[in-house]
Amino acid sequence: MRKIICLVAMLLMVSNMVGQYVPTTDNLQARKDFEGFRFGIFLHWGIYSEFAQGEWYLNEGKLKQEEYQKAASCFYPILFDANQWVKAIKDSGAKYITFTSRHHDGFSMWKTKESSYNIVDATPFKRDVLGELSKACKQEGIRLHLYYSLLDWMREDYPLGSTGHNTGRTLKPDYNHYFQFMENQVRELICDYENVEGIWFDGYWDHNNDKTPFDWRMKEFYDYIHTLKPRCLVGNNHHITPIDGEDFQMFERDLPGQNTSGFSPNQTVSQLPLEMCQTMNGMWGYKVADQNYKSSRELITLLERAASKGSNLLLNIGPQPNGELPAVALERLKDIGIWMKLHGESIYNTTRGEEYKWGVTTRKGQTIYLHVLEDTDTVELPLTKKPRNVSTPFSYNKRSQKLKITNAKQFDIIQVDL
Ligand code: FHN
Repeated sequence: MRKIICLVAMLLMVSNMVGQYVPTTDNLQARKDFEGFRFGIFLHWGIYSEFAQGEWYLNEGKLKQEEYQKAASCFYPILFDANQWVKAIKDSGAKYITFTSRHHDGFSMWKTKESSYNIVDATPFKRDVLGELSKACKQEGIRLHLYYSLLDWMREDYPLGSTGHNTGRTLKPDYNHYFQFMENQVRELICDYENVEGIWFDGYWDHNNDKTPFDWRMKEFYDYIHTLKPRCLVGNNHHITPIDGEDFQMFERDLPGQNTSGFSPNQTVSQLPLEMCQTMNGMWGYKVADQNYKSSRELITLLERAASKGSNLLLNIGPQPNGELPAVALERLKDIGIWMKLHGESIYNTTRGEEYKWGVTTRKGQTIYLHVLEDTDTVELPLTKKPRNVSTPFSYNKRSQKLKITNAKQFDIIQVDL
């Protein structure tokens, strides 16, 4: 065992020396498992849920940090039950959770030694929410990833970027100090919570407009994480093509390769496992007035489209300040779960497919799944050979090399065995 550890450490040192990240076998396996999951739930939860205006409320300039921080002194989510959350999420067919350990407001949702501005030391609730969630995930076999904000609207050592200008904090920028703080915190997250298997960085874009390019020292950070826990998957929502050291690539509010959100005009799709994140309503954190939820059918279609692009869907829920998941979100989870029980085969562990005018395909070995997304009864699929079996009546034209189905219905899943 010691020999293996030494070998891994040496490999990591060598890879650092030549500057190129070499993922370990464990890491490659973790990526493969992650890719197979295809569906995860994003949870944006923090003291901001009390204002019920979304997670960017502090940035709006309506109140200063002293006032904002008072939300911690009365944060008491009496109905929080990690087991209930995880159960509802598991029943939806999701295989992993990405939880906001610390968002841009700098509040830590675990008992960190690095700052007293945390869920245990600064609230009357005094419970380690992350610890409870981690335990529940472990029990239910749900994988746990953590969101971690690189930018901070509260700390004076964080060098001011393009956001968080009106929070009233004093500025004593010292990135070395702040970087050390982040490293220490992330070490706690991945070492003290044994089943944390991924870190989801965000906020990198805060320094996109600096006159002198800002050096986040990301590669150094990634190497640090991989030295501590080589299998830990690292991703960064920087909206650019992956940087060396990352294990998966993410897309915000967009399918890989699209840029409808405008976030990622220059982001090319890499060979890494892919993940797109999207909100169920409009906002990430709880916003009471935002009841504009996407329908269950829209969300399922998104999941099918994401899988067809070879991507996971990380679907967001903003838990309420009382600790419950909103009722509408629970309904959506339930509906998706019913669908996944019937059709999960066409989503989990599939590889990317193609897009046609009637819908999309996903693939698993010699099986192609046709996801009919448009209102049509005719589905045509180019195929070089007549398939062995199709789950519905079909014809095959040798000359045009096309499979034709004429009795399809919108939202059908048709299985084609080659
Ligand atoms: O500013 C954050 C936002 O609050 C949310 O966390 C999303 C999730 O992708 N990421 C940032 C915006 O890019």
